[in-house]
Amino acid sequence: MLIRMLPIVAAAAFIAGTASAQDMVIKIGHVGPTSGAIAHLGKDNENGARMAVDDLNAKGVTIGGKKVKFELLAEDDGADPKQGTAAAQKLVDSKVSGVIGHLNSGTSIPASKIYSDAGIPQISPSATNPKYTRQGYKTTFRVVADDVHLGGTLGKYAVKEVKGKSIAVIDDRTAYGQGVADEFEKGVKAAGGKTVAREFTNDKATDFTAILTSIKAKNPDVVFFGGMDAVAGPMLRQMQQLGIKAKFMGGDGICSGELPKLSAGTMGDGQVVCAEAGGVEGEAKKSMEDFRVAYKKKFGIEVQLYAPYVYDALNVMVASMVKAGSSDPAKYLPVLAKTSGYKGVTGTIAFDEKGDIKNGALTLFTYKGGKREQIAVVR
Ligand code: ABU
Repeated sequence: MLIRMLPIVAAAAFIAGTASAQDMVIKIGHVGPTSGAIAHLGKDNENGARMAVDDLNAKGVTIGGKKVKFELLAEDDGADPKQGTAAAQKLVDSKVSGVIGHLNSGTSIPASKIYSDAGIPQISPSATNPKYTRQGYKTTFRVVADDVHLGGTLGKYAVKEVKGKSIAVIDDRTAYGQGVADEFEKGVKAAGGKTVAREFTNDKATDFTAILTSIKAKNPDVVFFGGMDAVAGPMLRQMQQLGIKAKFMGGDGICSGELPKLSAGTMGDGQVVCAEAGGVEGEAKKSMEDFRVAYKKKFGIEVQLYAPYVYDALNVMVASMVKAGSSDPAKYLPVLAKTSGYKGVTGTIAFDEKGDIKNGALTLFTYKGGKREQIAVVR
């Protein structure tokens, strides 16, 4: 009876787009904060991973002569380092072949030891703290530029292009926020500029009256914030309430589609300058645009920030499995490390000896009429 039923079960599974009886299932983990203040960013990342898995399964992939199906194991780390390591251990125990994530530097860095110990490749699509790829682990990769590039470029931009004469800096004391703010300060100094204040808050704060009042007394023309959009939004609102008219700058963490809403519409046109840690120019712009259209069609919402980078990260991982003829991490990891000239929706991906993207781009944005508007792509 069981033997007679099998073809029907296999056919039903095929029609539903799930694994057939012959397909080998490969588990890929994804981790990001799908709960908490930046859940909109975590869900954006997870959507990017889901879209990649769905597209690969629809297309059909063969690895080592066997048809395979991919299964996404999505975990929520709440942007919390402890929850991040628990999620990492859960994925290792579930025997995933690779992990895309985490979203935050503060979770990606501690989790990277767990993946390294298990020999499981990890590609972060958004963690920008340089330490992530500088720990000597062979398993850590990222497909975006790091904070040295990001913060340094924004620091120089603040002096040379925004013409900031007195610059105030705030950070949220996270691995990302503090790091990018430090690099921003170095960039300001290198360009001959001056910082007049350095304040800090935390990634859960909602009231910035004390630090903004202290900053207002220094009369800055630029305020840089190292942190995420969920904190930057209310900060912008309170800057307006206190009559601080300075330009507001930040890294990729604030550079989301959600920022205008989070600031309750208080940001002025052109007041905010931020940078995504990636970007495309010329002919490559079409593939990014096509991705955004396909994403909107699939999920009914716009890309927030890093979904295209997640999509590429997962596809790069699978491309190396195909090339290696195996989803066994020990076999495909050396192939992944040699990735070069991979054409993704976010541009061409090649990894250096640390696992960082080579020649990473940055895209500078401002906001006008509540919409993100591109200023320039720089390398
Ligand atoms: N790169 C900004 C957001 C993620 C992080 O690095 O923490």
